Amino acid sequence: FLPHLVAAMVEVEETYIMIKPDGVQRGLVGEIISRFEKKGFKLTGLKLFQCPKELAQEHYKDLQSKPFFPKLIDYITSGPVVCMAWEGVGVVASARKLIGATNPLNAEPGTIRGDLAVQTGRNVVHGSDSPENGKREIALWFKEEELCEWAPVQEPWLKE
Ligand code: IDP
Ligand code: MG
Repeated sequence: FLPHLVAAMVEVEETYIMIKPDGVQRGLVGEIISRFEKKGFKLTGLKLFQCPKELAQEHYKDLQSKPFFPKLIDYITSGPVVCMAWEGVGVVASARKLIGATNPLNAEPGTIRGDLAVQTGRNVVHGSDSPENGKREIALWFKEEELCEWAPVQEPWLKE
């Protein structure tokens, strides 16, 4: 491998984005997917899924000591979620910016939570907080065969 190719490869990240049950119930699936699509990231996995309690607990295991943990698990398992894997240079931090602050009242207008939600406990979408967690969460929510490696035709128009 040439060094510049290696450098370009390591910048590509993956993030796990999930539309929570309130986003699905409120008919926001298209709107939310659209924001990541229009930005120019690459979708590599997508499914509607009724999450079992054990998976929700594993996904949010870092928060298990929090007082709101039981309600969080009830919320995430209260109906189907939309699971997505997105790929791109800097996708983890950029997706967090598109999503906005955890408390939708503090989220900037123009962000998903800033535009579409009012409460932390109903904040419509999840996004991984680090490249490591992106990998961990995608492996947790998707089987290998559910993920697609593909080359979008728009790529030369997004990257010089
Ligand atoms: P994040 O989703 O912005 O990364 P985290 O702190 O990782 O925020 O919390 C995960 C999720 O737990 C939040 O998106 C929200 O649904 C829920 N949550 C966090 N803090 C509270 C709270 O104080 N009350 C109720 N739910 C909370
Ligand atoms: Mg988080």
